[in-house]
Amino acid sequence: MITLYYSPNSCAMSEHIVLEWLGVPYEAVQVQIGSDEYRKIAPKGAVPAMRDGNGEVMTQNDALLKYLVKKYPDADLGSDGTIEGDYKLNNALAVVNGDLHPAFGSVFVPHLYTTETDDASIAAAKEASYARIERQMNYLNEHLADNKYMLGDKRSVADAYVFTVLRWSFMIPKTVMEYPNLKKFFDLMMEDESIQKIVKIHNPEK
Ligand SMILES: N[C@@H](CCC(=O)N[C@@H](CS)C(=O)NCC(=O)O)C(=O)O
Repeated sequence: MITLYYSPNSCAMSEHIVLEWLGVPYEAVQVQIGSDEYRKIAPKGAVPAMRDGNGEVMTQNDALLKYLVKKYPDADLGSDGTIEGDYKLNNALAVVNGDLHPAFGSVFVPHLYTTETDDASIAAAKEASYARIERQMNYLNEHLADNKYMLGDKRSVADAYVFTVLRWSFMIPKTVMEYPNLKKFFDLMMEDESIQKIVKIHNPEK
């Protein structure tokens, strides 16, 4: 059985959604990012981490999502098997993992993006991320103008990851709802019962 180590509303929501889509037995263990206890499992202290049975602890969103695609081929959550399809999946995951996700870094931990320690400098570091995020959101908004999902007509693990990161935009002034194609994608994903279930698990108080 697969064990997922996650923190609520973090990027690990992506694997959580995919495991739910797969409908396979899994265990989701909530951890404290960076805690000594969690570092015994995942030395970097970051989520997500995943273990398949008694195998080694695996990390990195891109690698974990591709692992799930390959382990459960019947679910068809990856490439269509062509070289072009492989490119599309790799490209989509790279866009989220390498561009969109890191753009939110200074929203969550602005103090790591400045050498200053006063409140104004930390607020400025956070605000500096807004333009960077907007560039990435604009790119995705264009991409989704002609594509229902990240890979076109086909749902994939990349959609779970994009959805997860788009939710973070509610923490900044310009949210996903202000980009028409992203809104359409987001609303479509929110209709999904598995996603509703996982969002609830991550936000039990709402
Ligand atoms: N490159 C990593 C990044 C993971 C990541 O940034 N996770 C965040 C939560 S969304 C985290 O745990 N940050 C704490 C840290 O990196 O120390 C991946 O794709 O898995």
